[in-house]
Amino acid sequence: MKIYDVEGFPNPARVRIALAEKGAFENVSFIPVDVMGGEHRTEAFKKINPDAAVPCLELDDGTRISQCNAIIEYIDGEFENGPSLTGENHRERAVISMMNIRAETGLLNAVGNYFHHATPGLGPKLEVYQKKDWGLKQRDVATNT
Ligand SMILES: N[C@@H](CCC(=O)N[C@@H](CS)C(=O)NCC(=O)O)C(=O)O
Repeated sequence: MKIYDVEGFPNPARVRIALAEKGAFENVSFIPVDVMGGEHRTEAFKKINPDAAVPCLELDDGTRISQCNAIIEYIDGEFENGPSLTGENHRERAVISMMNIRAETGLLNAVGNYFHHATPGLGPKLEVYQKKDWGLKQRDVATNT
């Protein structure tokens, strides 16, 4: 299987951590995507992942799975070693699902939106629709103020 990603970016890191937990790093080849250069927005890449984002998992049968939670669910089911990442029963799965959404909306996406919208670091080259007020509000969400 292949993973289209960028080493060091936060969402790809979530999948790399999952692979490490399952001891499955060697089972995957990584295809680097030039996100800072806009490769993820090309028509060629959008045929791979219509979300125009990384990471994206591609299985040997051609199935493509984007969105970290979905990719990690696949990895968890595919590799038996290591801890369960998605829960052993419906109670654990429900708690993990809730915590994933909390971590995404309240932290990861909020921090990302702050940097994308309210700083020159990632925008305006990467974030082509910068909204500074929105970015500052997202900083408040992340810092819980
Ligand atoms: N919800 C997606 C988020 C993916 C995402 O936003 N990835 C970032 C890299 S960390 C990206 O590709 N950004 C492209 C952009 O901002 O245009 C997931 O869980 O995979």
